[in-house]
Amino acid sequence: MKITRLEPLLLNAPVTRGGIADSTHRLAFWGAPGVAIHTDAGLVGYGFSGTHAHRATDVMILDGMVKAFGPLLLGEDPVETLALWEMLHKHPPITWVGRAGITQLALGAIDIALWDLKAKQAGMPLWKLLGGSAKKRVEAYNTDGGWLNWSRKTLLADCRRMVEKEGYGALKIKVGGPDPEEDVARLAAVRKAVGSKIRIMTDANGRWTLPQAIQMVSQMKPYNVTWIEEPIYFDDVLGHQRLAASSDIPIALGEQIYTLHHFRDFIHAGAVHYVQPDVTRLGGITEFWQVADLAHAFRLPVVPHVGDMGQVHQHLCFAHAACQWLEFIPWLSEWMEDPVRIQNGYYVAPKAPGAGMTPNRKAFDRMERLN
Ligand code: 0YR
Ligand code: MG
Repeated sequence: MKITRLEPLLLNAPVTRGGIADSTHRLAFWGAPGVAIHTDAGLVGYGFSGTHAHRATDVMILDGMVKAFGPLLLGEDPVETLALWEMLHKHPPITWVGRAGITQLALGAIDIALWDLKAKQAGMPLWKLLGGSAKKRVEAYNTDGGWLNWSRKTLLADCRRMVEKEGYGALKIKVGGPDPEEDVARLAAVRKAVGSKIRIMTDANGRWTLPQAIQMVSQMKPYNVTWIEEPIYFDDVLGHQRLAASSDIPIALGEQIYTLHHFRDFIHAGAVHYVQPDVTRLGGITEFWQVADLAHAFRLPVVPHVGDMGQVHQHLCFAHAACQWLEFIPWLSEWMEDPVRIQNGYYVAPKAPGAGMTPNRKAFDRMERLN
């Protein structure tokens, strides 16, 4: 099989109730800039990144994929995923300006599309190709009820519905709002509404200073929080290390970490407990696997951040030993050929061959082509 063409694709998916907010971001659409990789075998591989639908940035990602990486891939066999990843990752003029951020997002989408082709050619869902099993239990925790712009009433109604009607055993709420007392009051109200058995994760999206985080952690402690996510600035290894040393609440992070080596620094420093790589924001499946192996060697759980809305991560979780839990946000479900399925709070292993990001007819009608 040989790669004949890369086609950039841009999908914008509306988020829940017209717009969501966390402490740092506000968005109405989830951006999915991605690529279709065409082959002489007639198979097409699909991979998408995940963004806040900022058009100028999405166009840069797409440009990177097609103009910078594209020519390197033409004529290559997409099944040679590891070798191709090394070749793209090490390409000197790109490495010189990249290694994190937009070039990594572009590489991530391409790598997903290559693995998609490999799994499609093998006639297997990716989890099976990777050696996983559908018998494994992958628990979903739901993030889509805890947004900071929901009123307290909506927040509580959503959390109750997720637990009582939909069977989730774990959910995440956003903190880091302008009023710390309100953060704690919302957390207390959610704990009261869902009872003591449900796991509650919290996410400050990088908002606090170290002293603020130390104070907030002690105030959140009585409500039995599973983790505090991105308590302080995304890149601050030392700050998280100090917080981890003083805090009773485990720390989760990783959605803004772009490389294996940066994960190594956080993990080696003891600055993270729940490791949250994102296949769309690292250099794809290939680098995700490296990070998951690294975390596993430290016996740290890997709980991916779903920039792909779980479409690819579910496969990785059914396969990798460090993964037991996976975030759930539904914003791409409507647009995928084979959307993620949750039953009683657990992911159901997908059956279709591929890596899980093949768009459906409706998505093709909506998508913008930027050729
Ligand atoms: C929206 N999950 C997250 C979204 C969410 C972010 O800004 O990107 O809140 O992905 O932090 O853990
Ligand atoms: Mg987060």
